[in-house]
Amino acid sequence: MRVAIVGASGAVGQEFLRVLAERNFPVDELLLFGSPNSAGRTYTFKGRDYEVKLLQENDDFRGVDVAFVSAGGSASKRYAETITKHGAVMIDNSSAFRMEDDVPLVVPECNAEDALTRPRGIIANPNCTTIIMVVALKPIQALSPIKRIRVSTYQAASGAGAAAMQELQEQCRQVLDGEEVKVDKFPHQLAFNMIPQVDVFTDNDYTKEEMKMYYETRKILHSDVKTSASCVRVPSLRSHSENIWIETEAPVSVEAVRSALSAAPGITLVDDPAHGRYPMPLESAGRDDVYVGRIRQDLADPCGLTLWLTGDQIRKGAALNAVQIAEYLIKVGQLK
Ligand code: 11C
Repeated sequence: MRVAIVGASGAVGQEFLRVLAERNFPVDELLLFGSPNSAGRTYTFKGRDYEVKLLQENDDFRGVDVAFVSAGGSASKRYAETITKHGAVMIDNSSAFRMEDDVPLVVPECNAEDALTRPRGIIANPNCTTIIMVVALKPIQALSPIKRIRVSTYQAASGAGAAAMQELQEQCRQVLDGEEVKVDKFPHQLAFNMIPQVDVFTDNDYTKEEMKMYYETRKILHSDVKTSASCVRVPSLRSHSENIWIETEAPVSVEAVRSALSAAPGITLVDDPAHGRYPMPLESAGRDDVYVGRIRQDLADPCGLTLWLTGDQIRKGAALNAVQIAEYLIKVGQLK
């Protein structure tokens, strides 16, 4: 298989290399693409060095079977035609096409079959906070339809990219050394702080990140569920956390939820309050699964449940989910 990674030098691009190697994805030929800043760099994949080529409008994607794209929304829009015109499947990590009717938005644990119909050759990978939430909610939805979701997120620096992770580390050092704190990638200092803003504000005073959770959840779960999200950037390095309140049509017991989640793909249940065991971002960082715990009845709503989860934003929230989509296409014979 001829595989391309677009945005190879970014945090997600680098994770693609690790995930493809770990899962022994059938790569016969690998092509790496990037911006003028990263073109010319080399990265090792399975013991061989590959040079990053400049992404440009030409015929470089001829013969490519699948392209994993994570270079930002404007690059995705600009190069979608270049990437797909010779038949490559473009699995796009940006928000550029997610809500387009002719582009499926896929989390394999929830709606893998949606990937089979892709008139433009593009499959969109959802926002990381949406992905880790729907993986946990899908098995509950099978117990009783979910009517309402309220969620507060605790998002790691990794969501803002590799340079932002570095900035958080630098800021911590600057604070501890009594130096002036430099702020560039976040709207305010993140070290020893929390910022109740992820992405820019929209007209209704919710942020774009919060509205992505609203719209993407409906498209993935094939449901008219309403999600009210409050997204907060916290000073953890990688792996997002979320506290979720749901209201189901009929009451669902905590035991039924625990048992459904234990049997569900992509989930590790860590829910043992008596022994102080629950998911934490430090534990899920670098791991594939979404970790779920603190499952309990909502004291304010007989049809309500509360749960807490953590999930690695760069892995399941981005690179891993995209690779799993490609693996599904291989399994059903749509990628050779
Ligand atoms: C963050 N969730 O944590 C964002 C990053 O729509 O793919 C991913 C943005 C997106 O900042």
